[in-house]
Amino acid sequence: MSVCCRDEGIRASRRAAGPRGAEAPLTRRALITGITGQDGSYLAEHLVSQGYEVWGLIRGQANPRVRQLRQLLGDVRLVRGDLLDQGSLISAVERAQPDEVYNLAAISYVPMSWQQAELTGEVTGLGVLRVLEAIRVCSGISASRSPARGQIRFYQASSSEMFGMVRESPQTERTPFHPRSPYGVAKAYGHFLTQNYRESYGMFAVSGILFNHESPRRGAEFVTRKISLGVAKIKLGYERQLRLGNLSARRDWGFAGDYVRAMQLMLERDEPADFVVGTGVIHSVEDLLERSFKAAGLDWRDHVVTDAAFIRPAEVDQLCADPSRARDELGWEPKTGFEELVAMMVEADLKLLSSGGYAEDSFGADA
Ligand code: NDP
Ligand code: GDR
Repeated sequence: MSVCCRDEGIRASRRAAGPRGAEAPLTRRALITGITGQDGSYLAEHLVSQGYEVWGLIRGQANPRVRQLRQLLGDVRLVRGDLLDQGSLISAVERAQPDEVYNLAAISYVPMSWQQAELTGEVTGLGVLRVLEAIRVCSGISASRSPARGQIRFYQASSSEMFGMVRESPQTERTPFHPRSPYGVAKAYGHFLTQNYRESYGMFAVSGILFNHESPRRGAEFVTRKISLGVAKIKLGYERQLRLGNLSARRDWGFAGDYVRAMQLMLERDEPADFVVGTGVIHSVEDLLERSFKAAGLDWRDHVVTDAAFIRPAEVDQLCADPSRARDELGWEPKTGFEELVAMMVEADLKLLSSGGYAEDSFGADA
């Protein structure tokens, strides 16, 4: 492809001395894919608060999340594109002229990855290749032409699901992968590809291996939000039962608002490197039920029914982060504990449902 869309003249005029030395821009520009998702909205808020100009990639003709996103973040600029469409990503990078690209877009719901395995591979796996290629092409980087100073920095949303059937616990940046779903396999592809572009082309490309992080903006299909919404519906008398799958699974659950800070810190470093981000504390789904129902004065045993429909073809039994490297080298630590997170989510859903404001495609009550 012969496209070279990087306008170094425009970029140079935006630059002045800053945290990255003489090459740092006055106002940094970030392009976020997946901006309509949970993490995209928190990351956009965080970057705006840091003085960034934020651009978000949106797809589809009439995405209902776009209106809510505009209400939440009036300052964000939107550009159309799809991880399935290479040309649209090149155009988006050309238009936004970003200093940083955060690739958060994915099919992220693990059970869906068995139902639509090929699409998951295309979006969650090959989508990473297309974003990296858009950056490479727009920056004029090739095997014989290294990135210029002030190159575009790239963040990939890798996942603890890559560890799958864990080889050791807790998991570090060096723990081998054994993914247990087409989603986990696609994320492992994106992870290795990000490393490969760093090593092949000298690009500043890094992955954050993030463990489960939740919030009132979490999609209703994920277990934490399914439970907080279920608790609110039962408490308010709309429903009596909540149907769930494997209650013994254990996860390292943190707050999404804390985790997006780590993403930005990874792109601040002098040298690119990958980091595990989690709390290092695990709880079972049963613990989550106990605490969530208790937060509304209910007993989960009176309402929860296990349903084989929610059991996965292959389960990840337990995931636990060792976030030492993120703490030592990024100075990152989570601020919100498990109990506080659960209380925040239950309270937000009680408020949302009480006000009649709940819709499947909406952000949660804190948005
Ligand atoms: P969400 O499912 O909330 O958001 C996914 C985003 O991807 C949405 O904005 C969606 O846009 C977008 N998207 C999906 N398909 C495409 C496509 N073909 N082209 C462009 N955009 C697309 O995920 P989260 O915010 O929770 O997670 C963000 C990222 O981090 C994901 O990559 C996820 O796999 C990863 N991750 C998440 C963790 C977590 O615990 N939340 C942990 C570890 C990794 P639309 O509105 O158009 O559907
Ligand atoms: P996960 O999150 O698969 O870890 O992926 P999810 O909340 O879907 O499941 C966590 C655990 O809960 C068990 N579970 C149920 N899960 C759902 N969704 N619904 C149920 O009814 C239910 N009952 C029990 C699951 O079996 C599982 O063990 C999330 C996503 O955000 C990924 O994109 C991300 O990469 C990983 O976290 C880290």
